Amino acid sequence: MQQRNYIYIPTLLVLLFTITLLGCSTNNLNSVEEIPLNTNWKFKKATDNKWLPATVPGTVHTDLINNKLIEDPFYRLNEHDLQWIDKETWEYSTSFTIEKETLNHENIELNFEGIDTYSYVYLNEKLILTSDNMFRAHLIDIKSFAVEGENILRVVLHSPIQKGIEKHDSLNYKIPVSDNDLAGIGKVENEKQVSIFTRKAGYHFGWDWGPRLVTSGIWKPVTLRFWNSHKIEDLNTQQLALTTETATLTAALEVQSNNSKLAKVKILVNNQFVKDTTIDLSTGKNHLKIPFEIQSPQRWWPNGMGKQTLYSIEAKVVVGNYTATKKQRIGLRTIELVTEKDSIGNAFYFKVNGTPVFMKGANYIPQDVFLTRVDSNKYQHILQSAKDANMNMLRVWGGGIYENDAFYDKCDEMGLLVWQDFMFACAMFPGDSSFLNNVKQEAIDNVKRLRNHSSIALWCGNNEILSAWENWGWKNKAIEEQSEEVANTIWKAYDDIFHKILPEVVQQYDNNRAYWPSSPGSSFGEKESFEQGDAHYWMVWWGKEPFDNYNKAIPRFMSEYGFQSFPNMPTINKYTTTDDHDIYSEVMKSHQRSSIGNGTIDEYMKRHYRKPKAFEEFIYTSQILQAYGIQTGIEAHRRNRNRCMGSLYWQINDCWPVASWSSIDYYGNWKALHYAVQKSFKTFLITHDKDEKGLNIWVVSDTLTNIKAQLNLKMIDFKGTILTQWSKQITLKGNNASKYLQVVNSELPDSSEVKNTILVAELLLDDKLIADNIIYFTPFKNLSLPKAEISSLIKETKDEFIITLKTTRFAKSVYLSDGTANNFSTNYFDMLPNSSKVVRIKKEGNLDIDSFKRNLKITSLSDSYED
Ligand code: BMA
Repeated sequence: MQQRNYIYIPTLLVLLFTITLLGCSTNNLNSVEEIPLNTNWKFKKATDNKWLPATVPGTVHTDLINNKLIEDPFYRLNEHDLQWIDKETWEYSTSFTIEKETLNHENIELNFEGIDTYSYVYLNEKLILTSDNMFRAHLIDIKSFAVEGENILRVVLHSPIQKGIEKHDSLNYKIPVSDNDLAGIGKVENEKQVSIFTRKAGYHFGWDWGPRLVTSGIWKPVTLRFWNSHKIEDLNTQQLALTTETATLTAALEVQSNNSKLAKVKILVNNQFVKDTTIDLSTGKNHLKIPFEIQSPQRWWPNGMGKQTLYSIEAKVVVGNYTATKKQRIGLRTIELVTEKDSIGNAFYFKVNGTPVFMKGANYIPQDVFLTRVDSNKYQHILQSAKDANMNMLRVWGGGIYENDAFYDKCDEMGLLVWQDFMFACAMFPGDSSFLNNVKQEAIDNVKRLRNHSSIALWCGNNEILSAWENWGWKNKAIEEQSEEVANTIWKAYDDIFHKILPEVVQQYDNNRAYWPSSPGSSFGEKESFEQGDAHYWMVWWGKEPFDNYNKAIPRFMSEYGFQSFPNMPTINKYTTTDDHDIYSEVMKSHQRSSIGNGTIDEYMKRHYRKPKAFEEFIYTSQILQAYGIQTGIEAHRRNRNRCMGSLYWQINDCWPVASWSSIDYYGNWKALHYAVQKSFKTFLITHDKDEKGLNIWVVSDTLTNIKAQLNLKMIDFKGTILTQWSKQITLKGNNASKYLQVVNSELPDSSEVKNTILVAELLLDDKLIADNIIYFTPFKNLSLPKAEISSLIKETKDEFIITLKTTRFAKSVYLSDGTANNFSTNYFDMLPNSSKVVRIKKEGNLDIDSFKRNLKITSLSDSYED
């Protein structure tokens, strides 16, 4: 027999009543009780008779996997055989019992936090909701539909593809959509791209790093809510002023009341009462504003700049015996997007707590195509990896989802600022009033849900739509192939959504934060430019330009740039057989969604590296190639911080196992890039550029104060012979990038020396190494690298294996692999001649030291190619 949902409210009430009798409190009954409806669910294809067990929250695809009705969609080419699922209608159902006492509550509601996407919801066979937007929440009054005893809830999910086709066919003009909507793989009739008609995560329809798996499902929790008297629907803590002495705040409350009455409103900060006031509630919705203060406020700082102090704010509204409560956490900080005119054009940077902050980070996509598989461990892993890589910002990109609360909670805790796109990417959209109203409600729901998170830095309208219209030729094509009038209609929808509806919602519901209409963009409706606004630079990769061009293409804020690599071998082994181990095999090509993908990696690899011995070495080299490219970009952006105040590479993570621009693969493995980013985003960075006189050594410091440090340089060969050296005491300027030393042309190696000479730069603070870098004078493929001879000593503690590596010769891109899913503390690093390095890794399960030693492989670049 299946488990049932029972409602235990009477027992709870008795317990609370007993507590009262014991004299703990006089206002003791919670006005609101909630019961999750997460058990007893079943599902079926609408046309089938047999119900099967289902999971809610969940998706159709994961339920089919769990019932062993389909194979793993990520394995080999399985994705292509599963395209029938999105053309069907699916039904979900559960039953739950409501006792008489519970039914007597004045109000009974059903709360759907998210349904993906076209739903018809029936309670006891009465239609209580129709929905068409996965990003919206639905609170339904079911007082008149709920019955004593068993209640049956049934959710019918219509095919997003069939609905999309209906909408597509009923429109008398064509809306431009990018090739990311993989209608071909989706086997949609006439390859119609229907994603834009449905308010559903864009990447479900495919992307240039994602599979085409258009699922449906009740993807967020469903709860039953019972309440008497009144409830707090929303609490928004607004910061009016912040000084070192005082934070002046307002708790803005939305209170729903069943009748007019006097209420006591209490505000608690970190569980201490700070305000107690009496207010008249009227029947219906009440908007209350309760001013309060926090003395000697501790500020919230981005990662790397200070602590992330969070205050718990609690509001209680008490009427008679009933208390309604709402709690949240906030950080106290100011944030501004500065776009004022300057000598270059218009600035584009963030000031946090009055200080300009260089944003170090990446673009974030949903961590799975099946969203309900992203649990708190996965959020923890990616966000901790961002923090550990010294990032202070992630961009939640517009083709995914407004992330779950857990994501932003962790960003608040870790000091990761969030550039939050609204969910629109790489397509124009319909402009009819029902679509626009849907967008408006979606924006209100999500701005209200997320505005209390101190991590959110900016609301951005969309990803690359303005660029597509203006620069990719969409506007002209619409005029040529359709008409000027059609082009105007398409643009009007854009203008309505991104220049009216969204900024108005932000202004009304989150007046403290900036709104930026499109990334990349200059300002309202203006094209991307390097003199103002943010930029996406894709001439490296898509334009096949050399990595070196990152040194020349310096915008005001780089919100996207990237280069691809393959995931690690253990990940590839999960979706391939050994027969597939060729980058041009069907399976490897299918797990690569960029139209120029594997060939482009190959092409750039030939520019920089020797031909790898075999497949495995090719995979490794692809990663160090990607790391080298993006490191070039990060260093260029940070060095040019007088002009450019942010570097967000594309992309930190994956949503399935694939070759992509990510620095962490689907299973959480750090690629070479992530280790490189960790180093390049450190508070202190040594970097260089060249001019006609020679080579300039720069140091970037993100610390706010000036410090005294020592800069050491030495030119060495691969055996460690010192050819020349320099040493200089410097006053390192805070929050700044400056040149501190120059190596003139005559001191640089000549053409016969470049293949075995490197320049090692080190920055020391009180004799402690705080930054280092190696400068090469020729492409890596020309280096005469010695065959590395690295010795290793392995020890263990309770939780870790500790590996001490030693080398007498120079070893480039040293790579440790042990076949487990854990990441080494550092990897893909260069080792100087006669140096040692300590690397740690968490033990997996109860792996013993001998097995670990057996599995551990240590290689380096010189092992990866034939001589
Ligand atoms: C940018 C992103 C994505 C895309 C990536 C790589 O344009 O906004 O749309 O996946 O580049 O092409």
